[in-house]
Amino acid sequence: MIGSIVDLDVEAIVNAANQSLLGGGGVDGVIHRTAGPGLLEECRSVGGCLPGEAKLTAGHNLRARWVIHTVGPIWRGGQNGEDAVLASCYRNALTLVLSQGLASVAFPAIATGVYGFPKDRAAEIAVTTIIEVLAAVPSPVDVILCAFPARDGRFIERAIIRSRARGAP
Ligand code: AR6
Repeated sequence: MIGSIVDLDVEAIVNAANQSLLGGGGVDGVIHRTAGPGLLEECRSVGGCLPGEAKLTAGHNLRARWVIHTVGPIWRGGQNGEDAVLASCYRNALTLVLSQGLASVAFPAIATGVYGFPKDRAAEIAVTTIIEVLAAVPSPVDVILCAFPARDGRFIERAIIRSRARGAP
């Protein structure tokens, strides 16, 4: 899916936040601006989030009823556990989606902006982790990968094609 995540018609959107959960630039900034001050107020009470973890808040003035805040890894060359932390972001966010019984969620390309994670590698991890989690659950969940800017969609498309070639559903 191409466009801004705040425009999508889904039950939950995922925020690529920082450890403070008190807002920032990129998609975090857009989500907070659209949600209004109530989101920041609620985030203050959450008490932060470690890289790879995920925390749930209400969506406030967003179209989405829920926001799942996660903190991606800061890219430091790829030998410092970045892949595993990024996979945890997707896994833990989806665990919240499933535990809340939500039917749809949209992810931005976590960590690929300010945090500098290479976009092709991140798309591969996103697709592989999502397929792995969903393969183990009985009820269907709509998972949207949101590409912004539009040209980033090709990283997701390629990762999906590669996963199909490997025999994933
Ligand atoms: N909708 C969807 N995706 C978007 C949007 C949008 N409206 N705007 C940007 N993106 P980034 P990070 C994409 O930098 O790398 C913040 O300051 C963007 O093109 O938002 O995880 C936080 O507070 C990129 O592909 O998040 C942290 O300090 C992706 O979202 C830090 O940035 C992620 O880019 C987190 O850095």
